[in-house]
Amino acid sequence: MSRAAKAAPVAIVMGSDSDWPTMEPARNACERFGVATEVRVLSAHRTPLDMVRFARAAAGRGTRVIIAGAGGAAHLPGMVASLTPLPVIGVPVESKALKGMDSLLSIVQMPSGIPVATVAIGGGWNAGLLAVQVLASSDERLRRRVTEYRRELERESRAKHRRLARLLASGGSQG
Ligand code: RP5
Repeated sequence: MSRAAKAAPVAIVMGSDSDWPTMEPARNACERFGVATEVRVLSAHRTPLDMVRFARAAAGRGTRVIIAGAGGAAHLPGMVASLTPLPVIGVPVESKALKGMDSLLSIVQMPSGIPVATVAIGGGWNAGLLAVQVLASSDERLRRRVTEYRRELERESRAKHRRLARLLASGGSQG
């Protein structure tokens, strides 16, 4: 990217391409609201200098929110957060050995002064939504779209209630 080119408002970074199935929903959530993203593999352990360069430059390039996912000894979100004033949303990726508890605790237990907004293990979709909501806090049009999305969730949830109530009234079972 040239020096003058402006970055997408949301950067989605992850420790490995094996994290993509967890992180893709974050991009999908942003796309649903028409928010552009930049996606890249960036490892706190395998490419630490690339991580430093990216995080230091992000705000100046026009990035507004960073979503960072990693698994195991998941240092990427915290390290990126330590290098930028931008809000960082951490996504614990489910690991084989410890089912993502290692990732979760590595990401969530940040020292005072350097926050990472940590979502659930495998919470890529919510990470994307949260990034959209951060942008929506200063964007009236985006805020209206988030409000409409919440109404859709309400409608879906009430429809679920009606379906279950009908099933129970007919003496049926879902199992
Ligand atoms: C972490 O190690 C990555 O975030 C990934 O979750 C995990 C395994 O990486 P690969 O060995 O699949 O490249 O740094």
